[in-house]
Amino acid sequence: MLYHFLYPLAADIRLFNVFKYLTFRSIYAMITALAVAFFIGPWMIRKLEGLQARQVIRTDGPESHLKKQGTPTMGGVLIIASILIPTLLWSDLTNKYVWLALFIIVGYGIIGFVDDYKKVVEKNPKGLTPRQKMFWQVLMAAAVATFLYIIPEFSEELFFPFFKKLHPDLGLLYIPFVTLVIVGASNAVNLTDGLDGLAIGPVSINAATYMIFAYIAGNFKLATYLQIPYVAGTGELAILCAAMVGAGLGFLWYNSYPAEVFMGDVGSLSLGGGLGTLAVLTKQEILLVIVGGIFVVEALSVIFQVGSYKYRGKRIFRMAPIHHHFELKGVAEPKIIVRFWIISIILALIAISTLKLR
Ligand code: 57M
Repeated sequence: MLYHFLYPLAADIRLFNVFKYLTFRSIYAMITALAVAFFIGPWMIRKLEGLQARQVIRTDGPESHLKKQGTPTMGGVLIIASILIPTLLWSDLTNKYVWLALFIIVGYGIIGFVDDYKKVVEKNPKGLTPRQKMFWQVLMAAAVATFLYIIPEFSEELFFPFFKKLHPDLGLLYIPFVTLVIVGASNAVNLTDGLDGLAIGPVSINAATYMIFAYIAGNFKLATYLQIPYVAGTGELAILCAAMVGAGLGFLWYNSYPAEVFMGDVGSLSLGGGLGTLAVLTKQEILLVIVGGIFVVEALSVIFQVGSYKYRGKRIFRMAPIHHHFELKGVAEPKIIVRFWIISIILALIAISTLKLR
């Protein structure tokens, strides 16, 4: 919004020229997100406690979690507000890619909010059924995928790291592919959110990485030099990514061990869907497997555990997702969390390095 009101003033007052620059607006989107999280955070936590939005801890989980009973949850409302306000304030609101990403972030947040509300406020342990959640996730993701397929300026080609000449055009298959990326990322982050700060740390690292990818993909000279797909207009997504980093760090202030608040499905489904959408819009879906490697490993650990139990009658891990396996092996929760963050940072550096290795 500020871009629309203040940049035109640059004609008379040179100072306002600064509102043209993505770097300036990204930095202040991040700062605004942090400020929103710090100012609204305490009030939001008290509100969630008042709403009795308190986590019910399953008895079949690790014993160490029982002491977490009653922790306020649905803190994802704070994260989404901390992303939305700076993005609406600092980005170019005529940019369709920003609205596509916000559509998924808010839409998936609503799915998670309804699920959380049924579970923690209405005390209905089932919440939304997995089928209901999946229906709405697929519907919203398919809507974004179809829109991208229809607009002529957005290609349906799939790009791979390292292989600059390999970019097959998926055609109509692009729609199920994009749907899979967005829904898969959403559910992988959801599974990962099982220890204090375990999801929000890697989400913030992923958002910072996609901030770089968005900036480069939207810059013709840089994209051409690095031989990555140029997608006119995706530069504005760097502002949304910056807001996501600020919102993530702001939430981590309260979610770090021992957590004062959990994000709930409202946060995990929303952030995962947002990361999947950013990967699609910057045409770096395959790199999401590397940058989001923590989420991939968490989801695969569940798939392999359930598959092994079903077909072999025995487990691979002491408990899935894999963070519970380390807990049951006696690794302290904070150590698991920080080590997952360190691995996430290493994966992000590897992903960024692939931009040069082509
Ligand atoms: C999402 N939710 C956390 C919190 C958070 C198929 C199966 C793998 C599904 C999976 C499952 O239920 N996943 C749901 C994970 C839950 O966190 C809440 O959910 C939100 C995220 N969606 O924001 O509101 C618990 O995680 C802990 N937590 C923290 N700190 C945080 O900052 O400590 C969360 C955030 C919270 C709290 O204890 O209650 C969760 O773990 O449910 N199921 C599981 O993950 C279960 N695994 C399992 O059953 N494994 C089986 C099979 C099915 C693979 C096996 O290994 O044989 C584990 N989770 C629980 N109990 N709660 C183990 C049993």
